Amino acid sequence: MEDCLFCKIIKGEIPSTKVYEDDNFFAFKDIAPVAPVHVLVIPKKHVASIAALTEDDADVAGKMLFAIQKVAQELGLDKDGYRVIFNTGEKAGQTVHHMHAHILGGKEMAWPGV
Ligand code: DGP
Repeated sequence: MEDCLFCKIIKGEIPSTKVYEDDNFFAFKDIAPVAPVHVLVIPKKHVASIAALTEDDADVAGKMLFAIQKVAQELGLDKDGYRVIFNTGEKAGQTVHHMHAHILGGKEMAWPGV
């Protein structure tokens, strides 16, 4: 997608601090962290959000959880735990319309936090 911010980050047209990349996914530090560790995991395939997923995206959707698991492990978060958030749609606060998982960690977190 030509004018998608996260597609541009994947292509390196906009700089980011990369923490992980494989054939299907890219992970980088959030520009406005809300926790000591705040990383975004995005599929290289442009999908606007969970709400926009179709059956054609089944493979990428399934693999995304494993990419999140791997990134969290590599960041050393699996011992103490971490939170994964997919803001989906306007009222949920989604501002970038390329599906992304926020991985938050490195602090004690309250629940519910809405
Ligand atoms: P959301 O509100 O769920 O759509 O999250 C979008 C996140 O993307 C938000 O936490 C800030 C982050 N973000 C926006 N623009 C950039 C950017 O140019 N670089 C990086 N690293 N993060 C960005």
